[in-house]
Amino acid sequence: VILIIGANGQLGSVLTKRLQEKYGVANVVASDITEAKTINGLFEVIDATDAGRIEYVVTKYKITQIYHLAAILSAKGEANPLKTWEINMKTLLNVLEVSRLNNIQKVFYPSSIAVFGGGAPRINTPNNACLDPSTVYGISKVDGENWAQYYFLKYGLDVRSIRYPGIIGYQSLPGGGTTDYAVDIFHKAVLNETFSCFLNDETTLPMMYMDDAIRATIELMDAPLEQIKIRTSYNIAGVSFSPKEIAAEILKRFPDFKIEYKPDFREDIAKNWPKTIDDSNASKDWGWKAKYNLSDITDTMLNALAAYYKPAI
Ligand code: VAH
Repeated sequence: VILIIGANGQLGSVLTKRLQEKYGVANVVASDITEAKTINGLFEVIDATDAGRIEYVVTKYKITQIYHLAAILSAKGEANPLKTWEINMKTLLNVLEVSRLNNIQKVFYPSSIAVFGGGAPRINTPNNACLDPSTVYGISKVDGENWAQYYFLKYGLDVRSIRYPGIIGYQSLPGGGTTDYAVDIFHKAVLNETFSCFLNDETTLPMMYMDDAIRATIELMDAPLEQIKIRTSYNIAGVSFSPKEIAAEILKRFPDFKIEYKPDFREDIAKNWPKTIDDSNASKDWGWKAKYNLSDITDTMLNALAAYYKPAI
């Protein structure tokens, strides 16, 4: 039975549905700090800063795998650095400790391209680049990766991790990230509203379509143990683009689309992140390969959101 912590989130809500399809609704327990938003199935309220609450649910459902998807993201995290550190680290350490003590077979820990900072090459950033993040979120993810590796080396806990790029999907809204513009832009295009972009037009970031990100997660967790050679976290790449490039793709389909650029503090975060990612380790070790390019993402997002908003337009 699988427990998902953070199931109301941008990734957690879509991953929950995918895991329910794969393992059956009765074998997936979704959880978050508040009641279920869009989840249909087993749900428990868990504040993951409370280890006892996690352990109660693990025992109640005889959980065998935990996907820990709760964290305060890069942009929102800067509003209250020490709170972000406490929440991101305490929840992870609780998950690792509860997993160790309750013989959990596999743990998934999401990391991020936010672990990279000014000290890493920005083009084809390698898996083993210097990690000197400029956000508290990034710091918490670097340390989370090291704690994950520690629990594998010291206790043999099978913790696996992916450094997600910015994730773009129509099924859920992002919350508090620096890459969130790449989701909002499609909503504004479909609603025929001018899009105000909080990054510069040339700021290229690594991104990935939701279906690719979900498939990467499942493929990593399904890979035979001996194929997992990296126990901090794997780089994965989807497609890199700038706001100008995604706007151009939208304009091909929506000629009246309007965008304005009003960079804010999130531009300062983004300029320290990689432009493109080298994911050769993930390809070599467990066969990772992205499927969606920017044109596919644009078509899929605009079609899905047009259908979603149709009554309102
Ligand atoms: C964020 N969407 O922007 C998240 C993610 C790579 C970006 O970590 O903080």
